[in-house]
Amino acid sequence: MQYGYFDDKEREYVITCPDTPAPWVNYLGSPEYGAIISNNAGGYSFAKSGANGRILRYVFNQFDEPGRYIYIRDNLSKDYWSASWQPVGKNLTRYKSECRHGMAYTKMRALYAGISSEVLYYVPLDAAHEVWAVAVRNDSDVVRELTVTGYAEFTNNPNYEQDQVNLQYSQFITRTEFENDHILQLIHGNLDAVAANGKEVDNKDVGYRLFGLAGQRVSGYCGNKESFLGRYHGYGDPQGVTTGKLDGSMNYNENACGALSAVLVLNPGETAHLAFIVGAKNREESRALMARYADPAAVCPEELAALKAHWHTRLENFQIHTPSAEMNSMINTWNAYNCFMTFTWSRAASLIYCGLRNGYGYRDTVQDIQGVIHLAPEQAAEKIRFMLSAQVDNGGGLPLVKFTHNPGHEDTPDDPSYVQETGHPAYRADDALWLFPTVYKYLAETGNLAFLDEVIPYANKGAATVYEHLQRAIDFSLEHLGPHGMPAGLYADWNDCLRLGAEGESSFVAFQLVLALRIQKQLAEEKGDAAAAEKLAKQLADFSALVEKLCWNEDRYIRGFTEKGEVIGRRTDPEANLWLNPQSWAVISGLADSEKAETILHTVQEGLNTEYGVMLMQPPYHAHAFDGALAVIYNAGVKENAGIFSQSQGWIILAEALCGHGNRAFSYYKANSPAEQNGCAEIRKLEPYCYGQFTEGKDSPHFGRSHVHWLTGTASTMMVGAVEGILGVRPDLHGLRLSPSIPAAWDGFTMEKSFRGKKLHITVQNPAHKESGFTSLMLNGAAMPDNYIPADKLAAENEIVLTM
Ligand code: IFM
Repeated sequence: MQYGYFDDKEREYVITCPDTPAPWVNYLGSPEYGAIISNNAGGYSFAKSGANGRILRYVFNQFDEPGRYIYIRDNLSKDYWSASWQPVGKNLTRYKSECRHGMAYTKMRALYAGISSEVLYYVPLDAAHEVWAVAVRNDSDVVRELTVTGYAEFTNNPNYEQDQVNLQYSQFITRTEFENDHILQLIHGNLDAVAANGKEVDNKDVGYRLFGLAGQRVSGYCGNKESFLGRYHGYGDPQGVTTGKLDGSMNYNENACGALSAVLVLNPGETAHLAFIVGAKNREESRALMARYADPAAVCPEELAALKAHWHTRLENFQIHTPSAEMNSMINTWNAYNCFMTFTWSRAASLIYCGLRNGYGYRDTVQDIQGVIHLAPEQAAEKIRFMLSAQVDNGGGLPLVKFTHNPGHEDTPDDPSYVQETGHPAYRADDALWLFPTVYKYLAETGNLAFLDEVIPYANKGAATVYEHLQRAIDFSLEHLGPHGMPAGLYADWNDCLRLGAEGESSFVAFQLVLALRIQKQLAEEKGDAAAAEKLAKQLADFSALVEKLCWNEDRYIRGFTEKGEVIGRRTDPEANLWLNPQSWAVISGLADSEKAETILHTVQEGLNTEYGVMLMQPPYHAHAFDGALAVIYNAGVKENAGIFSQSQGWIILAEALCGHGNRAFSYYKANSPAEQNGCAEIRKLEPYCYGQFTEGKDSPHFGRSHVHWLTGTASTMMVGAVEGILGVRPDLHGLRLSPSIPAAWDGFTMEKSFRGKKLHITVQNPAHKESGFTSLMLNGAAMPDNYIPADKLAAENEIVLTM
């Protein structure tokens, strides 16, 4: 079933059937003020922290309620509906709606009973408040009197968990007040006189929240949830709406809300404009903000235009036009936006993540950065600096980097205080190794090799250049080897559910280390550090030979060794005998020679591929799980227990593309692409425009169903797999190699790319219908010796034609 379509020109996904199989959401805002909104207006808002800055309440796992509701009541017929289909949920034969999720805004249109409404939800650029801009038009041929009511349910406590469970406290610290055109909620309002010697002023000990109505006269108000809804009523039939009257009551204990009404009398064809404003604003700020929106019909379109310009300009740094409309929608808009959202919010705020992990996961964040480097390299660099400053001086990464991170002064997993505060008992084997592909991508995208000499503090003490930080990451791995000489498993590697043990050994980390040694050797050569380059070359050769000897098993690479010396992932094991990541990473790291690469990629296709993507391993753990095989706690076919782990799809796509297998790379890409599943939403369930953490594998009765939307490392690995892999855009330290691995059926494609301040217009022609390879490359009319463009040969604008 299909519930909507991609409007690529507007960079919007348009939901035409509102009864989607799950809330399909969009992200608004910035790190200062974040907001999540579903196609039925469900969702929440927060200032700075999803855990500690909640403004609007949302009840998790409860059918997408409450939300940013706008009710419309016809005062003659007494019929009422909502501007989003839910919560009133009128019969869809008479209620027509359209929800357009765009770049940092969402528009909802509804047509019911001769009245059309349009609500634009957004957080203005660089602002810390949200706007619900409403236009209501009378499409009938008689005068209509309507009451429009906006409803915002405030949390009583900015800590979302306390708001939900600690009622003996949270209900008794909030109250609401009405002033002219807005409701103000005060949290700890009784402290307002304390610091000011009895004078009532805006006080920093008090938390203020605003819900205002601009553009129309307020005809009714209510600041108390129970009064607005009425006992034994719900969001679908609130008494404040059914009766056409808000009772003016305020909250003092119980639950705070903002509900404000305006009466509109509309002639046929007439439109009225108004706007609801939400934010964490004190009295003075609230008055000023409400004044700003006195004429919403003038202000809101301007703010929307600025927001769109901001996002669309960013995305224009890389655009593609391939024969696959779905791939174009994802790479040009939605996968890119998804990457920016994971980059911004890490795993802190969605309808699944509540924000309680009050920090950045090291590996997650360093990987997330990769997804935006080609679009916003300097923004990426800022985050790389931040993550380098969260590397401990022993070379390991802090498993969790607190939002309050204070470089040079942090405690580490070696300190009980860190363990107690974060719940992370030890270093993980892989964290700092993710820096290599990420830093390399930044250097290659920008050519800013001076970055290597920037001095950045360590998390705990001391400081070093970026180049030295990277070397320490290698040293950390080499100082934590297991009995066979491979990197020890420590607390975990990439796979949280695989505890090989402090003395166990991980092949995945071994492959990461191979890649790290290869990159660091190249950087050492670049810096003229001959001694280091020579040492790294020897380490790379010796270590690669060791890994090859220890990990090759018939037609696959094993997953590692447990502390007890058991081998994980042999062909003959009864369960978990084939793992995806060691195969893709054997290729990505450059360890597997071409013969072995062909063998393992074939083994993967035969043993792990499905119509919805490639499973993480097979068969799932059930009766033969070793002690550290935590994945067994999950149902078969789910998550790390043989699910189709979406993040890993990007790596196998990249591996296939590096081997020139365009057909297979693209078929894997399509299998797990949200846009490709736009027509089978009843199977996928999740939004068809953003990635999820995993899809249920063939061992699940719900094969193909996807979960954990938006905030997943999948966004960046799929971006890299598609752009570097399939489209073959492979910058290196001195230029750009073009090496597409595409379906042989494609005639070609074009791309526009910003690269080191220059514009590239790239045309790839495929007259002979090849999967990969090239016959010629022309740069501004001149033939190049191969498929490489040195950066110093680029003009401001460049016409590039690669013939495959
Ligand atoms: O690598 C992890 C990630 O850090 C959190 N989500 C699951 C992944 C695989 O276990």
